[in-house]
Order: sequence, then C-alpha cells, then structure tokens
Amino acid sequence: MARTKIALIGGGMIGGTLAHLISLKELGDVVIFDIAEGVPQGKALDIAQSGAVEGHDCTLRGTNAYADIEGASVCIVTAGVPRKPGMSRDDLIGINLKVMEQVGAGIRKYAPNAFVICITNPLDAMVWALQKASGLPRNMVIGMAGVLDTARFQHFLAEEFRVSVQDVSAFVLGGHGDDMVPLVRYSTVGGIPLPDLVKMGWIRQDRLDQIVDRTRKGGGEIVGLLKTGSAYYAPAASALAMAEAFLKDKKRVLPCAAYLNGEYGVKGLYVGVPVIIGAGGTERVVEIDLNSAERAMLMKSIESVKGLVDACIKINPQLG
Ligand code: A3D
Repeated sequence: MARTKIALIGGGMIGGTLAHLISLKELGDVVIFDIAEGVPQGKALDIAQSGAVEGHDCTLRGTNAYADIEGASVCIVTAGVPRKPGMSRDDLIGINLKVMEQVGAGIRKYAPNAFVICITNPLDAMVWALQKASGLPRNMVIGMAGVLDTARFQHFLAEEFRVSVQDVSAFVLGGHGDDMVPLVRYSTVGGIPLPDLVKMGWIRQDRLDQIVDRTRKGGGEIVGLLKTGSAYYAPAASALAMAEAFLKDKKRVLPCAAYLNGEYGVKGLYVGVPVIIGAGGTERVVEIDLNSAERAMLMKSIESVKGLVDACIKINPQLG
C-alpha cells in the first residue's frame, strides 16, 4: 500500500512545525516546498534525523520544485509573509495574493486530488484566491482559522476556571480578524453554557467580556511578544487536526473557513463556520440558529471578508 504523502507549501515557522508534528504522529511522508533554497532541505534533514531518536520512519524531503508534491493527499499552504508588529493581517494582501496564484498553479498541476488547507493571511481572502487559482473543487479547499481561534478561547477559559482544557468546549464564527465572533452561548465548561456560569456566579459578565476580547486579539498579542513574526505552534496543531480529520475520515465538526453557497445568507465567499470534515473534504456546512446580536456580529465580520475579496479582485480582475 502506498504511504500517505503530505505536502507543505511553505517551509517557514508553521511549515517546519507541521513537518515535525506530522512525523511525531506518523501521519505520513512529508514534502516541504519553499522558494528559499536550502531551507526546506535543511529542515527536512534535521527532522528526519530526529526520527532515529523518536523512533519514526517517516520520509521527509525538502524541495524547490513543485513536481515533488505529486501524489500528495493533503497540501497545507503557509507560503507568503507573516505579520510584524504594527501590521494588520490585511496589510499582507498584495504580496500574499501573488503567492497564492503561484501555489494554486503548482497544486493544480501536481496535486489536483489533494485536500488543501490554507493558512496564509489574510486567511478568508487567501483561501478564496487559492481555490480560484487552483481550480480545485470548493469542498477540497478550506481555510484554517476557527480551530485556532477556538483553541485560544478554550485555553483562556480553562485558565480562568482552573479546569482541564479538555472539559472546555468553545465556538467561534466569522472571519479570522479582530471582528471574529466568539459565540458565548454555544461555549461550555463541562457541558454548562457560559451564560449559565455567569448566573451561577462562577464568572462576572465583564470578566467574560475581557476574555472574549483577548480571544479576538489573540494573534496580535503573540505578534507583539515575538516581534519578528506570528504564532506558529498552535496554528500548526490546528491545521493538523483538520488534515487528520480528512485522512482518517473522522467526520469531525470543526470551525473552518469554508465556501458558502447560500448558507448563513452568504454566497461565493469563504467564511468561518462549523463544518464536517471527512474523506470527502468539507462534507457539510453546519448552519446554526443565531440571535439578532450574533447575526449582526457575523454580518460585520462577513463585510470585512467581502472587502478583502474585493481588494483581491481589484489587484487581479481575472479572479472575479
Ligand atoms: P514564515 O516563517 O515567514 O514562512 C513563510 C514561508 O513562505 C517562508 O519560508 C517563505 O520563504 C515562503 N514563501 C514565500 N513566498 C513563497 C512562494 N511564492 N512559494 C513558496 N513559498 C514561499 O511565516 P509563518 O510560517 O510564520 O506564517 C505563514 C503564514 O501563515 C503567514 O501568512 C501568516 O500570517 C499566516 N498565519 C495564519 C494564521 C491563521 O490562523 C490563519 C496564524 C498564524 C500565521
């Protein structure tokens, strides 16, 4: 039986972390593609040598040629530039749009049957551009953001309540920006919704509001601390959860940037919503009931995503 091949397009901080995690979990053989000469080769060799200590036999290869991704079941795209302090995700659009066009062409030629997970920012616009540029089916191209945003919310809640993060379930909707929508009503600790925990006196509403705000700005907090780039450990772990759901046909329900075709009243955009991921890629968009305040927040977030997509079309009208 052929071994599973996972292609990482971009071998920077997230790409390298992904390669390491994939080999530790023995999810498949890894090809790291990057335009930087030597970097993907060096990272692949370094991680391959860790196999002797960790006891895994994954094959890792670094390359500067798209032909080497041929036959990949999954492509995880981080190619492009990350944020520096003072930059918004949207400031990256000009550079990263061109990168998505190149990456899309490479995937179309060499891995047209892959499940493609985009991480490059500004996420909701870049995953849209990547799907257009690759021409792959919409259910096979998805964006990672919600799993990370949710993980941040879960972490802050677990810390606040001093409970295991395993017992915290959280829910974040919308685009991957500061106007994302953490859904308090659908977030629980031990199955108890957060508004009930406020009533029970476990947390004050203003403290919960602070945690929601910190979640929204979670990426910026790390950029401010690192100063040279953005988060990479949690983003890599989040994308891998999505890849694993596809490879193992787990039917996981995960918040992801998915193509909407009328769901939530949106057509033709990628927006963060809960989806089911299995062997068919994005198998179903889960449409939940929103109250008027939640719907208003989601609409605001969708407007920002639309603005970014319009900016992409202005740069490259052929994408429209
Ligand atoms: P970084 O360490 O700079 O890695 C990016 C890599 O892309 C570098 O090795 C570059 O050489 C490579 N690259 C640049 N242009 C090309 C190209 N045309 N083809 C192939 N490779 C190329 O960044 P990173 O790994 O920290 O972050 C990668 C991306 O993820 C950035 O756009 C971040 O903003 C984004 N990011 C998104 C999230 C989300 O939650 C959506 C979180 C964190 C980072």
